[in-house]
Amino acid sequence: MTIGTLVSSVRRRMGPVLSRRTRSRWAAISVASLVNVLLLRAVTAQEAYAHHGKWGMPENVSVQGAQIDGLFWFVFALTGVVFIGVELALVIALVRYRARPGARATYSHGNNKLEIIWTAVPALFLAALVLMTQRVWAQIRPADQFTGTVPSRAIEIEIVAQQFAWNIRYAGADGVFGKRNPALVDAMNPIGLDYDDPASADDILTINQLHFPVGQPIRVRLTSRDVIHSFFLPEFRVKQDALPGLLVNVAFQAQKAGSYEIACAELCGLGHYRMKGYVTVHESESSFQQWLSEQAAELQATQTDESAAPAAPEAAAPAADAEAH
Ligand SMILES: [Cu+2]
Repeated sequence: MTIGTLVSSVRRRMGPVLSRRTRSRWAAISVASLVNVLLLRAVTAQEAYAHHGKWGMPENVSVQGAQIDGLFWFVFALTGVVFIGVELALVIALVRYRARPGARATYSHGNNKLEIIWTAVPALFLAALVLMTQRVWAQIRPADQFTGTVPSRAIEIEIVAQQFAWNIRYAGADGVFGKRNPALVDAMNPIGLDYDDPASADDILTINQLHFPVGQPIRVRLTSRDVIHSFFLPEFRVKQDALPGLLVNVAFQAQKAGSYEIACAELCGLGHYRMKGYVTVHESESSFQQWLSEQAAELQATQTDESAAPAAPEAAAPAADAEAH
């Protein structure tokens, strides 16, 4: 029997099941979607490579990041094994039980034993993952996540997200954040700082510029003034939604000085793509303190200007849609 007669005999036998045209059309659609998915993955991987100079995740620079990465790779390996097993089973079932002349379908009304097994096994795996995650979570999340009390050794920074910028505030020399009042929010006062509160006077406000020293616990008081944003520090493995009306504490510690980025990881409007901030991790506490005092000096200079010619506190609270450079 030549190949030609074999092919035509197979075709003859498959013929009544699905027309050749329908079959090749389905095959083309399947191959196209597979290529599409692979291409998308390749583009994403290439983007990551272009951005970080390495494949996969960017370098981890936080003390907590290693635990997150450990969890990530464990879940990735576990789901990877399950994925390959499920796809193999699918392909085997497709080939083995494909429509053939003379093949008859068998009908099943369910199998309780099987259903209990394939519900219980994944449930056990998920429960184990929850316990593992919970352990890491408890270590890296401050116990006072919502209450706002802060251990004295953590450097506290307030971040008020807005469309489309990060308002970053330091408490200044007095170590106390001045009151905020949403009713005072306007283009000149992006976080609604209450200038009648004496604690407000020395508060240092930046847009999209987050500074802190290496090797010190950092506590960010995170909130939003408009919609939900997500505070994302990829290199620190920190990602937390910023929610209007709720102050959430985010704790982390840098183990490497350098420049990094803040991204908004929650689609928050038309300008979402440019809601980008900059992180500077100072190599020493003194270099950080020096930056802080430079900011304080700048603030004082603008305040002196204002008392000479009274005006709105522009420099302390720059225009809402200003972009950082
Ligand atoms: Cu945003």
